[in-house]
Amino acid sequence: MSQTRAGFIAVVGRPNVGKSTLINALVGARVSITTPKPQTTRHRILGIRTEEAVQMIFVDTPGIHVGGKSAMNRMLNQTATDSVRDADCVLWLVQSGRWTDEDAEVLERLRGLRTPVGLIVTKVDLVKAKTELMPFIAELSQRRPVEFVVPISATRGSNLESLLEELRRTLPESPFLYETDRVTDRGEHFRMAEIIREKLFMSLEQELPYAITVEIEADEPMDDGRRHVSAVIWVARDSHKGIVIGKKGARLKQVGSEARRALQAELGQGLHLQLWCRVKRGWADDERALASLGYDLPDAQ
Ligand SMILES: Nc1nc2c(ncn2[C@@H]2O[C@H](COP(=O)(O)OP(=O)(O)OP(=O)(O)O)[C@@H](O)[C@H]2O)c(=O)[nH]1
Ligand SMILES: [Mg+2]
Repeated sequence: MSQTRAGFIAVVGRPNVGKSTLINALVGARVSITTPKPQTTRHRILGIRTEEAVQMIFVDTPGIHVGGKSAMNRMLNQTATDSVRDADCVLWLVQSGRWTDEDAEVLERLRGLRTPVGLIVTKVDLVKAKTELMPFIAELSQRRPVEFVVPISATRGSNLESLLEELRRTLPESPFLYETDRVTDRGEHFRMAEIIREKLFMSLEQELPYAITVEIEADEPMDDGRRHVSAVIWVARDSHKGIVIGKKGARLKQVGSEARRALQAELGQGLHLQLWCRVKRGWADDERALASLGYDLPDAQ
């Protein structure tokens, strides 16, 4: 039997550049939530693609960002940096035609890294004049030597095969590291909580989403074959609770029904979903509270 290849591919880039969308497209399943808002992903999440002879383990990471001094913000940047250190290959994502201070911060964190880095230029579908892409790519390749460059559109699925071809070449010979039918390392309750957070994130304005997290509190079979799921939305302040609940409970109701539909589609099972909003003061800046809510805290800051 010929030798198989397998390895970890860290996907890094500033918030909103398209990391999670790309991983979902490559894995062929929604392993990580995506929204139009920056700082959607908050955990290291694995998305696994197993082919006949290659297993690609994509590591989704929180977007590396500038500013924000809370424990939560430090944790997000540290999680992304740790994932790079442990990877066999790094995909460095930059959005077509857009270079920001946060991209410079990402580049800074890749400095001195010996792991092969591939530059992925995302969202090419948004660029009208494709001729502008070449000089942009040339400029980026000068900022850092890279193993390969692939411009893609994850939402349209363009050029993903070229990227996969590069990865097949780059990953080391190794036995498979996960069972062939696994698509993620995360359990069902984590994925359910994330889907609820995605719907909340979409519904809330501006700053508020960052001070919110979701926890599945109960999950029981019902007599009619459905599941009864109860989830807590944790907020950091009393004033946030009113916003999440909305006028006469309108927002919670709307988020609840959107989340229920998405969860039913994901689980292939009927669901009775109950959402609660509770206050845990200052949780986003309290490392112990973060840990108790399932955030992986880095050892060193
Ligand atoms: N037009 C277009 N939009 C895209 C593409 N890829 C991602 N997006 C959109 O960009 C937004 C952010 O995508 P995400 O995948 O959540 O970005 P991310 O890098 O994971 O963001 P964080 O988790 O916040 O760091 C979403 O609205 C996506 O639909 C693409 O190829 N083309
Ligand atoms: Mg993400």
